[in-house]
Amino acid sequence: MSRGFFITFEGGEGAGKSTQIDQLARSLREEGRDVIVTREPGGSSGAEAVRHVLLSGAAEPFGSAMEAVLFAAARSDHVEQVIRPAIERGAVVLCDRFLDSSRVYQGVTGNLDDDFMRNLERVTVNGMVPDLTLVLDIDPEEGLRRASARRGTGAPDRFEKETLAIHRRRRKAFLEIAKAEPARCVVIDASMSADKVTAAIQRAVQLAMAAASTDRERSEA
Ligand code: Z5A
Repeated sequence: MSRGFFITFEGGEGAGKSTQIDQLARSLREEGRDVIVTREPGGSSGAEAVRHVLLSGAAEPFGSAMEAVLFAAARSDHVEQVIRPAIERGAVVLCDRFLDSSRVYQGVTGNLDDDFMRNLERVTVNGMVPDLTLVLDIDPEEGLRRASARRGTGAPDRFEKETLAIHRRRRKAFLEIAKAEPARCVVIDASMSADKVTAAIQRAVQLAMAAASTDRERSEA
């Protein structure tokens, strides 16, 4: 593959994103592909420094617009230091959350203005739009139950501890994005067993990669 392939995983807490990224990375590496696994907020040294500030709730008093700016600053560093160089050398990049999380968490449930969010996204992403976004869809009650079982006695983070009604608005918002951008997004039923979710993801990835190489061959012909 000359240019790489950029896949993002989105959805609510406990949907199984990390579990499925590990599975997909393993199977793509078995095919001999160069695979980069990364996450947001974080993924580069600059962005990881901002992650704790965001997830601890230390930035919450600044308000949702300033939190959005911090997520954007972290994303810009991550895109330019990690994602773009990997894609340019032909790697497959698997990223746990990306631009849709900002649209949903800051834009929709942070009640931020659409123009503000669009402008911030344009500057931050700087053309690095995912080739494929897998939206892992799950009832928030089940997702939060899984997240809390995994966390054990640890405290929930700034976003996890919000009300069920807010988590439901987020689920709806992810599904609306997927409906509005069907060429980029595939919704996966994340309530199935982990093995079934893995199989559904592998099908979606194979289809999207095959379509991308056909498009590339056509444009080069
Ligand atoms: N955020 C934001 O507001 N704006 C932004 O722009 C960005 C992020 C980028 C990052 O949290 C927070 O930042 C996030 C949004 C906000 N909100 N929160 N909270 P994070 O990185 O700490 O966590 P997360 O992204 O929400 O993921 P998660 O809660 O860690 O869950 P997950 O990765 O989707 O799930 P998992 O760890 O793979 O699975 C959870 C548990 O369920 C685990 O014990 C698994 O073994 C189990 N599991 C997984 N799959 C299954 C199935 N199929 N059946 C049963 N059990 C399963």
